[in-house]
Amino acid sequence: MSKFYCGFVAIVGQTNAGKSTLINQLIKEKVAIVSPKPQTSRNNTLGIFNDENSQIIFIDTPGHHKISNKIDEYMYQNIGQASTDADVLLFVIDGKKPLLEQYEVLNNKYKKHNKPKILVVNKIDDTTFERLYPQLDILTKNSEIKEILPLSALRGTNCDILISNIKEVLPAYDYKMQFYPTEQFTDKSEKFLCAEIIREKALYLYDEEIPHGLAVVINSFVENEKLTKISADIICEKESHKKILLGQNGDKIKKLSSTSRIEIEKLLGKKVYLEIFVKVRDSWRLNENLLKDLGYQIQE
Ligand SMILES: Nc1nc2c(ncn2[C@@H]2O[C@H](COP(=O)(O)OP(=O)(O)OP(=O)(O)O)[C@@H](O)[C@H]2O)c(=O)[nH]1
Ligand SMILES: [Mg+2]
Repeated sequence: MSKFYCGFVAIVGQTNAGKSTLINQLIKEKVAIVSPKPQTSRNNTLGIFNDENSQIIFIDTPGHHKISNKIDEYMYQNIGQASTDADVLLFVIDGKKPLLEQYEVLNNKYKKHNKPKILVVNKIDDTTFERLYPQLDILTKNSEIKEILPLSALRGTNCDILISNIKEVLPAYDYKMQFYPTEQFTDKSEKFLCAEIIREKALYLYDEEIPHGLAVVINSFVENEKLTKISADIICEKESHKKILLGQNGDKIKKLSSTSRIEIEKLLGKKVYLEIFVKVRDSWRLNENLLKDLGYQIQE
């Protein structure tokens, strides 16, 4: 038998670089939510890719950003865990921003990890060759990285080359080695994905700092043959935020509920009845106990 490639690839980079878009594109399933706002992803999420000679387990991680509260600490713990566990580090940088600076931040951070590193320059669909080429030239001359791949996570451009490049550095076996069954594409439950969909829609629907202070908890998830009934709480940090979340005559929360329901129905493949309640937990992002209740447990 020819070789079989199997291992873990941590996708790391600045917030908003397109890591979650990339994992969704690579495994052709939506496992991670995406938004134009920074700090969208909070947890590590697995996206499991399978083909005839590999199982590649991608770990989407929260983006690098400034630490200002307990949830940021939680997010950094997730990044640390993923980069330690992984066989390969996949650096994702934004092709619309200066490349070398972004690479240097990541290179300094992950210097201690003596494992293969691949660098992806994302969003090439939204820049020009004239802008990108001189930057790529500087990057190639100044980086220690062997593999630099310009790519568009949104369009899927060069994603097949990325898979081939990863296989070249993954552990290789003489037999079929899998950590997960072929039909499994993520480690997250449907319930978790539903909560994330609601958080994603809120990131689009609300402005300013409100979306970053939100958490979503699914209180009940009851499935029968034709319908799934879901009851969720959306947790915010202040009474004034609750008013904004509800909107006039509850119009905003209705909109949140209907846009979330449409996507959840796609995920579950059946009709959904969704109710969302708004609750206030004062400054929950600063409180470790509340964080734990909301599913963000900081390890000792
Ligand atoms: N034009 C273009 N936009 C992209 C591409 N990849 C991602 N984006 C956009 O960039 C924004 C951020 O994408 P995400 O996938 O959420 O970025 P992230 O790195 O996961 O961000 P965090 O979770 O905050 O760390 C979204 O608006 C995406 O649509 C791409 O290849 N081309
Ligand atoms: Mg993300």
